[in-house]
Amino acid sequence: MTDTPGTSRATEPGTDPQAPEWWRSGVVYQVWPRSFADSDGDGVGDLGGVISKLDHLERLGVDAVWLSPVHASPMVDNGYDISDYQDVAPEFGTLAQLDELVAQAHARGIRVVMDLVVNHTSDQHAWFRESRSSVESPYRDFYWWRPPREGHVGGEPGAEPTNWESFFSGSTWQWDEATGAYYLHLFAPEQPDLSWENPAVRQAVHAMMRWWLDRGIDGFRMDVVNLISKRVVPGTPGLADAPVPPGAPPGSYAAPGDETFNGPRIHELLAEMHREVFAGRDAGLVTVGEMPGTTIEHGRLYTDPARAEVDMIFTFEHVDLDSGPGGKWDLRPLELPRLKATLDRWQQGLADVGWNSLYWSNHDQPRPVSRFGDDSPQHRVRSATALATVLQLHRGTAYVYQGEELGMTNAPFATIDDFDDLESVNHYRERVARGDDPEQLLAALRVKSRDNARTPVQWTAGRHAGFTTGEPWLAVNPNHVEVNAESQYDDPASVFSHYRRLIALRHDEPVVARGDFTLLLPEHERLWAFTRRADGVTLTVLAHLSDGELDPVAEGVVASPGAEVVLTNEGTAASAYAPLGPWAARVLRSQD
Ligand code: TEU
Repeated sequence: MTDTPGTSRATEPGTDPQAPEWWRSGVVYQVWPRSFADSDGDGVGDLGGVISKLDHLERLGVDAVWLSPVHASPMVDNGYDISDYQDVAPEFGTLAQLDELVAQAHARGIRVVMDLVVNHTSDQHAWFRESRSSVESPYRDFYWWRPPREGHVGGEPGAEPTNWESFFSGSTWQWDEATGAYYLHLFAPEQPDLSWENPAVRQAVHAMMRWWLDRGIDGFRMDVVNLISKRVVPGTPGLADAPVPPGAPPGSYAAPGDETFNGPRIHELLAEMHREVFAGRDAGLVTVGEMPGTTIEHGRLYTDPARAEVDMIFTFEHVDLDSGPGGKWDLRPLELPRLKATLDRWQQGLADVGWNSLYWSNHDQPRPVSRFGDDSPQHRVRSATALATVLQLHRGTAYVYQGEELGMTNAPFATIDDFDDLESVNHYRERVARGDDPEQLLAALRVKSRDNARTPVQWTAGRHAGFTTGEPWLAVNPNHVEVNAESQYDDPASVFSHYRRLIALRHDEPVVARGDFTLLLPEHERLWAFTRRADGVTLTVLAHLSDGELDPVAEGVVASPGAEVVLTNEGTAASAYAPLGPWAARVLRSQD
C-alpha cells in the first residue's frame, strides 16, 4: 500500500506526556487473533498475521490496537482462559513476536492494548493446579473453595454452595473430589474465579500488569472486571443465593446479579490497582473495563478521573435491547427509539464526569450490519456506513471490531455442527436435553451466536478469503467473494473508505471529542439525528436508518443556514438538508 494514513495522530506513543489524552478523539481497533490473519498456514490466526496486516490498520487510521488474549491457554474459551499470563500461546507465536508487533505498531504511531483476564484463570494455570492439590496449599485461597450446602453430599444435585447459574450454562460450582470441595467459576468449569479478597492475588496480578507495561504495551482492556468483587455475606459459606425468577421450578439455577456484579469492594479494588500499577507512569496509557450489568451511576464512579479507577468502561445496555427477559437467546425486535435513548442516556450521564466507550460489536456480539442494519446486497454498504457514522460521532472513544470496517456480516450457519463457541454449543445441548425445539434454538444461535463475529477476516475474494493457506479453524463466510478488503481499498464508495474518512473526521474536528450532545426527534422511528456543539462549531448528524426516502426538514429537523456537508455515505454530496435516500448518513458542519 502506498498512500498515507487517513490523518495524523494526536500524539505518538510515549512522546508528549502533557498532550491531551489521545483516546478522546481516538479509535481503537480490536484484533481477535484467532481469526485475523494466519501467517503459517495452520488455519489459526497468529501474531505474524497481525504484523503482516499493520498496513491495513495504518491505512484505516486507527490510534491503537486492542489485542484479545494471545497468552498461553488451553483455549477452552478461545484464550479467555489463561494458563500463563507471561507467555504467548504457541499457536499464536512467541513473546519475541509480540515484542516485534509492539515495536512495529509503535513505529507507525499505533498503540497496543492487551487484554487482561483476571476475574478467572484457566484451570491449567499453575496457581489453580496448586490450589486444588491440597487444602494446605499456599495457593488454596487464590480461588473460591466452598463446602457443599448444609445437609447435602458434595457432587449430588442441589449440593452446590449457591444456586448461581454460569454464563455458559449449568451451575457456577464445580465439585472437586481431590480435596472434597466446590470451586467457583462464573464462566466455564475450566475458568475458576480468582479470589480478589486475597491480597496475595492482588499483588500477583499487579506485578504481572507492571511486567507487561515495562515491556512497552500501552494499556489494558479488562475482561469482566466488575465481577471481581463478590458480595461476601458474613458467616459461612459467605455467598448468598440469587433470587429465582417467579415460576421457575424448585432447584433451578439463577443468574447472579448484585451477588457478583459491581460488588461491595469493586471501586476500592480498581483504585488500588490504579495506584499499584499505573500511578506515575506515562499518561498515554489507557484502561477500559468491560462491565456488563453496570448502571450510569456506577459508570460515573468507575470513570471519574478524580477517582483514578479506569479511563472508560464497556457497558451493555445497548446490546441487550434485542433480548427479552429470558436473556440473550430470547430474541426481541430492536426498536430504534430505544437504541437512541440508551446511547443518549449514557451521553448525558457521563457528560460532566467520566467518559464513554462507543462500540457496536466485538468478539462476543453478532455483526452490526446484520443486527442493526440491513445486510442484503442492496443495503449492506450504506447501512454499515450509516451505523458507523452515528456511533463514532457520539462523544467517547470509538472501537472498531475486525471486519466491521469491511461491512462483514453474520455467517450462514446451517446446523449445530457449524458452531464452535462453548456458549452456543452448551446452551443448545442443555435446552435440547430439556425438550426445547432444536430448530428454534438454532434460529436464535444464528442471530446471536458469538461465532458470527469469529469467522475469519475477509481479506481477498480468493481461497479462504486470503485468511490462511491451510484449512481455516472456522469456515470463512462465502460472501467473501463480494465482501473483502482488497476490493475496498481503492473504492471511495466502500465501507473501508468511509471508515477511513470518518476516523479522520474524529481526529481533525475537535468538537467530536469535546462537544456537547443533543438528540433530535428522539421518538422518530427511522431517523437518528443529533447535534454536537463546542466553541461555536456545530456538527449535525442525520442518518436515515431504513429503506425508502426521508425528508429531514419535513420530519422536523431545523435547517441551520450555511451548514456544509463534511461527510456522507451518499456518493456525490447532496445538499445539506436534501431528502435522505435509503440508509443515507450525512454530517453537516456550521459555525456561529
Ligand atoms: O465477556 C463477558 C460477558 O459478559 C459476555 O459478553 C459473555 O461472555 C457472553 O457473551 C454472554 O452472552 C468476556 C469476554 O469478552 C468473553 O469472550 C469471555 O468468554 C468472557 O468474558 C469470559 O472471560
